[in-house]
Amino acid sequence: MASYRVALAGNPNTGKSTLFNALTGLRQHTGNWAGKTVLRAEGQYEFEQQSYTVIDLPGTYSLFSNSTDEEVARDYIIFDKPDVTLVVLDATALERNMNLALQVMEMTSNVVLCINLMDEARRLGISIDAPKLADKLGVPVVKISARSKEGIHELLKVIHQVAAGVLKPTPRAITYSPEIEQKIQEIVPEIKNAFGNAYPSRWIALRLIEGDDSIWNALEKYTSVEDRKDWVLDGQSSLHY
Ligand SMILES: Nc1nc2c(ncn2[C@@H]2O[C@H](COP(=O)(O)OP(=O)(O)O)[C@@H](O)[C@H]2O)c(=O)[nH]1
Ligand SMILES: [Mg+2]
Repeated sequence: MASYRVALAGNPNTGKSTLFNALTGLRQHTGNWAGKTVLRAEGQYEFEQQSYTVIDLPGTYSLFSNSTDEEVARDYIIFDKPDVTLVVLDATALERNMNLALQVMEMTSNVVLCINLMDEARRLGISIDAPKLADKLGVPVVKISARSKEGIHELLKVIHQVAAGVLKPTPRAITYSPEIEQKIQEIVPEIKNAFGNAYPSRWIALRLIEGDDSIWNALEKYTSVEDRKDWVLDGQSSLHY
């Protein structure tokens, strides 16, 4: 059976590498992302007779295209479509970390939130109600301490359930101002027309509204000419807001 792919996303210093090592041990190799000087670490593990490939995405504070790191992480989530995107959050700075989590939740439904550094949080007297958070956000939330491997088994179980489609997260969409929501409603059908459901149309609509032109380059790079037929026939300008 093919390996499921799990992408690790998170702010810098949230313990992504520590978790990556805890999951994959010595079964890892590093290289560069195609055409970039950004380090790419990939590793393997097995759970319930199923093989998993873990991809450690560059640590970033957001997933727009302000830097090569952000672009690499963004493109992997949107175009390579991992089976699970695992967002690693720092339990002691949850509010700041939530920004990235919410962005990932706009990009894909296959999300698991992993709140790391729980040992540190406990030491600081911070308690986190994971079930309540999961309920509010519509995605699974698992608390861990990557360094001591606390909570890893539970995390592997949840990843397994999401990858196998047994557990289907339903990320709660952020509602923007009526003006923006109106624009989204206008643009989304056109995106669906051009790409079907291949990419997260609401997320693409938001990028176009923002005037993020880099998304065009990315779509051009990752879609086949065949995919782009309708888009090209319709004229790119009709999708330019
Ligand atoms: N107390 C504690 N420290 C951790 C834990 N996980 C990672 N760290 C530490 O946090 C720092 C950043 O970890 P690292 O894995 O490099 O983070 P990355 O930048 O997200 O890859 C390191 O000093 C780790 O030892 C944890 O569960 N508990
Ligand atoms: Mg790291």
